[in-house]
This record gives sequence, C-alpha cells and structure tokens, in this order.
Amino acid sequence: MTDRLRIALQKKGRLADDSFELLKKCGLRFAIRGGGLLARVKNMPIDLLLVRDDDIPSFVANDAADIGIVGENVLVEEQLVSREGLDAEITMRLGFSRCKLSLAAPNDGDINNTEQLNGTRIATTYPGVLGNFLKERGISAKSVEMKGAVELAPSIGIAESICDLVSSGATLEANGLSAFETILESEAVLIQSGRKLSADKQALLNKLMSRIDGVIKSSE
Ligand code: PRT
Ligand code: ZN
Repeated sequence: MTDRLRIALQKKGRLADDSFELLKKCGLRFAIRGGGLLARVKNMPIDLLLVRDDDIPSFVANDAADIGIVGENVLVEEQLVSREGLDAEITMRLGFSRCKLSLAAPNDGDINNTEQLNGTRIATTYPGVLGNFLKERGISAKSVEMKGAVELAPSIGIAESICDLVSSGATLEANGLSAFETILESEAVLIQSGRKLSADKQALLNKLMSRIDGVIKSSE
C-alpha cells in the first residue's frame, strides 16, 4: 500500500455521482475518465479506486483500499454472506442514497404480512439479509436468488413475494406490488477496517471526515 490514502468508490451507478460530489465539496480535485480504475486527486495525497459497489467492503477488509463509500445494505449483505467474516465497519453515516430493503407482494394476492411467508418463495438479490431476517423471525420460506429485475418474479411465477430495495416506491407500484415490511433501512456510509493507518494517513482521514461532517451539516 502506498502512502496515499486510497478511497474505494462506486464507479458508476446510484451512489457514484453523490460520492464524487461529496468529495468535491470537501475540496478534492479530480477528474473521472472512462475506463480508469484509479483516479488521482491532484491537490491531496489521495487516490480513488473506482469499482462495483459489491466489491467495496471486501476491498476495504483486504487492504486494497483504506476506506470506502458504500450503501449500508451492501455492507451488511457482504458481512452476512462472507464465510470467514469481513473486517469492515461503519465509520460515518453520509445521509445520501437512502432506501429501504422491503418485503413486497402482489396487491391482488394472498400475502400481506410476514407470517404469511411460511412455506412460500421470496425472490431477492439480498439472500444474506433476507435469510438472517427469516431466521430471526422463525419463518421457513425459500429464498430465490436473482441478479436483478426482482420485481418481475411474482408475475413470471418464480416466487410469491420479493425482498428488494425501495426508494420512491414507483417500481413496486408499476409492477402491482405493495410493501408490507421493512427489513433494513439504508444510507451511504463511510467504511474502514480495524487496521491502524499510518500517522500521516490518519491525520488526512481526520481532516477529510471533519470536512465531510461540515458538508453534511451545511446541507441539512
Ligand atoms: O454496478 P454496481 O454493482 O456498482 O451497481 P448496482 O447496480 O449493484 O447498484 P445501484 O447503482 O443500482 O445502487 C447502488 C446503491 O444505491 C444501492 O446499493 C443502495 O444503497 C442505493 N439505492 C438507493 C438504491 C435505490 N435507492 C434504489 N431504489 N439501489 C437500488 N434501487 C433500485 C431498486 O433495486 C429497485 O429496482 O431502484 C428500484 C426501486 O426504486 P423506486 O424509486 O422505484 O422505489
Ligand atoms: Zn452492485
């Protein structure tokens, strides 16, 4: 690892632009270009590692990055599905990309509460969080893992309900589904492993976090 602070960020997607904007508001000067994996911050000893959001917790845990910005939903999922445990924890809540991981079922169907999930199939891209929730609630249901388009699962007959992220609720509505339970509330978070940083990097991180705090407070 170099002596430049390395921050893992989503390259493209719902978190990316707000993450870049937050760092720019903190005074970091950088340009994101097409295919690059690393972007160099011009005015501070910081590099940005641009990756898929799902990889951010393990990159932070495995020392490929010092810190990362990721959805809490992804952090919790990766912690639950990682067999040997994941050394990545929340250092700071960032207040953007707020959403809920919710259970939802067809408006015109039989399921409208969690107990009714017993003996049914639930489609999700979050098998870890869903499995943990079902276990805690003592519900025996089959989780059907999908990579996307979860909201189509009931209409194509592969599951009776879904467990998916919801923000405005428009996607559920467009697919004739209603949410009946929230299993996780999420927002973007700054994450870090338990490893100790060098004194220089820690001083830089402290400065960055106090600027982030200022940006968040000024936008409230
Ligand atoms: O390519 P990469 O793996 O990096 O990205 P991705 O496709 O896995 O994730 P992306 O960019 O879609 O989302 C990144 C993060 O944004 C998520 O992990 C959440 O932390 C956060 N976020 C906030 C959301 C939403 N809101 C959201 N609404 N992520 C996804 N959605 C989807 C949801 O899955 C559903 O399909 O949007 C649809 C519902 O939106 P509404 O507004 O219709 O309710
Ligand atoms: Zn992803």
